[in-house]
Amino acid sequence: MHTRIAIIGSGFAGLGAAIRLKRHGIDDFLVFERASDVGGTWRDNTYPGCACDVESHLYSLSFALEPGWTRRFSRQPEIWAYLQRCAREFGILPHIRFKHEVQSARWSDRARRWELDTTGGSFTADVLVVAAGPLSDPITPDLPGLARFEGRAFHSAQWDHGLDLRGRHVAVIGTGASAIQFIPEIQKRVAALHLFQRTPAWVLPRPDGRIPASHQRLYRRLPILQRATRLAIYLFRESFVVTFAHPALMRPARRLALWNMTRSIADPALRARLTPAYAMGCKRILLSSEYYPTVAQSNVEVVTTGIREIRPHAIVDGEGRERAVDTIIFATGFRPTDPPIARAIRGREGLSLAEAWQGSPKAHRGSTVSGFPNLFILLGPNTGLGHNSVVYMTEAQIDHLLGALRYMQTSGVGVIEPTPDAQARWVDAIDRRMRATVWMTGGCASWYVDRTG
Ligand code: N01
Repeated sequence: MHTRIAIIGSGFAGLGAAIRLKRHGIDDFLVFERASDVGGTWRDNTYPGCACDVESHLYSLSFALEPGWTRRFSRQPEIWAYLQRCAREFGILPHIRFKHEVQSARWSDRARRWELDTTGGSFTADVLVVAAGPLSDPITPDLPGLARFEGRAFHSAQWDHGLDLRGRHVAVIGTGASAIQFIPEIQKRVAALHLFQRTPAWVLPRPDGRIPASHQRLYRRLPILQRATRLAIYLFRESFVVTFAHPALMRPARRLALWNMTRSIADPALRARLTPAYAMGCKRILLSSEYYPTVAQSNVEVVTTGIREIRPHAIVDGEGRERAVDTIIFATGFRPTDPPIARAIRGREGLSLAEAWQGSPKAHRGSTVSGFPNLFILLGPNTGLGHNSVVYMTEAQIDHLLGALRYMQTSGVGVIEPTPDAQARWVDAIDRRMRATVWMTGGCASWYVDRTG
């Protein structure tokens, strides 16, 4: 079956692209989704406390504002329901092929189209939009002895809701954005909580709260008020970009993070273990007002000596000390710089994206890749940010896609891609502008940078 445009993924980016295509009068597109519902990372991550750390008025599609958000920082069920509603109300569902995982996509120079093999059959498309998401494939470290562990073990993105955590001895591996959200939720239920922290995070307070029903009514009646709120949030957040570019300006935020810790944790040794040794912003800055008070509880321990091995009923730390555990929760993140989909997509020369990138993803405007005609990546390289809404970034890339489609149509061009030179110039310019930023100078490893920096 042939379609003009094939979109991979039905999370924020894929749905956003599909809706914008439809609003532009383009109906000839299909969305391939490996799961049986829309929502991407907001469908998959159901761990307790899962929420967005960007305000919902901004972390939503600009053309589908939701006046009824009940919290400033919405929880996962509300965000997922929003995406399901968008898919339904904008008429996207008939375009979605659920349970169709794209296993390979090859560009055919002869046919001048993409040839897709999915778990639901084969398709061809003129244009391929990759909206598979940088946070869709969880990563679990291959720790020595893990296969012999006799308790329950799962990743935070694949939460085991059938397991009652009451009275259990739990190890959490990783202390990033996901961990600090579910740790306060589970601490009261478990008997013991051992947090295996490799690198501490900078954690700012999260000014969360309910949005009163009166505000929701007002937003419904006067949408311009919601637009103004959204703009104010955007501008406030965007003003912080200067602190990422000039790390010395992070000092006030750093003081706030240290205050966030010291107001809840009296023990200086514990504070020392929780204080990052790298510049703030180098890794993603986290937001939580509950994390530090939770870590200070008597059934919680922060282990910073690493993991030597897993035994059937225990974890042995780097110093040889054994802790009895019956549950391991991996909060060890995803594969943003090495996405599996990059191995499935093959361009003009038969090379896969992963082979072309060699571990260092590159694209013109974070979207298009030389040698990969009519391919558009949403949330591609250099589009992840640390201060603002990634949904906003996605929409900018969707604009770019629509501009390219318009150009192809009006000029009769059938195939479009950046020249190697244009791509190299773009990437060099980005690299130059990144050089002084906290991601490059902050002294940490993070998923904002790949192995080449
Ligand atoms: O994953 P992470 P996440 N042994 O990669 C540690 C987004 N998100 O699932 O820092 C021991 O941030 C690792 O340690 P280190 C958000 O963009 C958004 O928490 O590498 N530890 C780290 O502590 C976020 O950035 C929201 O030294 C190991 C942790 O595991 C992204 O999702 C909410 C290890 C991984 O942290 C991913 O978050 C939640 C090992 N072998 C998440 N390997 C929003 O609100 C890794 N670690 C929008």
